[in-house]
Amino acid sequence: MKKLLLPALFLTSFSVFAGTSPSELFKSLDADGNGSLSRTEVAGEARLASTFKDYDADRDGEISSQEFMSYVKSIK
Ligand SMILES: [Ca+2]
Ligand SMILES: [Ca+2]
Repeated sequence: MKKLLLPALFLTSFSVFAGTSPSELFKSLDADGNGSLSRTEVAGEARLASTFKDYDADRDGEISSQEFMSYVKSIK
């Protein structure tokens, strides 16, 4: 059992969103590809839309990939 040698693989496979890695989910939601999620872009994702303020740490009205990833990790 060498699973401890594969932390990267573990992190990549982890997700609070069943079956989808956080980075994949982010990319799929970022419709205009500008690297951040607007309220409009997350409108179809109920869990995200309802917790938008929690993700948006700097309150600029958009969820950056950094904000997204750090929040996903914090609720693990
Ligand atoms: Ca965007
Ligand atoms: Ca933000």
